[in-house]
Amino acid sequence: MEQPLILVLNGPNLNMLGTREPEKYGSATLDDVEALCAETADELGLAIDFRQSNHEGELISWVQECRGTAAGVIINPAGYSHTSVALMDALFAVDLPVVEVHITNIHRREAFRHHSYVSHAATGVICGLGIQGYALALRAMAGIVAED
Ligand code: CA2
Repeated sequence: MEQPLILVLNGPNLNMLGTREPEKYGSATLDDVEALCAETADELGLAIDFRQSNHEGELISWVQECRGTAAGVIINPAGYSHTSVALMDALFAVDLPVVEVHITNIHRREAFRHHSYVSHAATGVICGLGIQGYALALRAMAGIVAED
């Protein structure tokens, strides 16, 4: 049987992970996050399509295009979490389970990070657990897609 495909999206500036502000975001790079996701997905019998973009429209297009091919979306929308009604609308429209991940605990940070538009369209949200949040999101997603 074919493995369910999970789209794992990363928003702006996450390509700099591990190269700047390690005290905030840790020392793992985005390649390390991809390797963690690939290993976890393998263990769970899921396939992943792991992507990063600094462009809101590109993230939105990827969400739109995954309809019919993906079983779920895991997304760290980064700065767009707090600004993008358009990304939220795309996630609502695709009508798939969505797990939102943040490396940091956005509720312990500046007030403008406390609200995420994307959370309105998310099945669940994981924040503050570092890059392990991605692995936890995949575990949650495995349970969700098995129920569908
Ligand atoms: O905690 C998270 O995962 C965030 O989504 C990260 C975003 C931030 O805007 C959100 O409020 C919370 C920032 C991503 C920027 O990533 C960098 C990584 C290393 C160096 C500089 C930026």
